[in-house]
Amino acid sequence: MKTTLKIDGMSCEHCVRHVTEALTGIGGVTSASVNLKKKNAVVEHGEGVTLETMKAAITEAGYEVVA
Ligand SMILES: [Cu+2]
Repeated sequence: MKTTLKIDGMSCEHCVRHVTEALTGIGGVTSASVNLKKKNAVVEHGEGVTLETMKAAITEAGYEVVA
């Protein structure tokens, strides 16, 4: 499955890495492509990974999912 998340609060490559690590740290996520300019993340994941789980991981990392 592929989910695109809009993320607020990223300002540099460090943030991109932080968000990428938060997402790929979730069991069932196979890849996360985070784009600083577009302020989004395209996440490839299994069916067991919910939107809530991904939102929680990003929030915990210090960023905000806006859509
Ligand atoms: Cu940063």
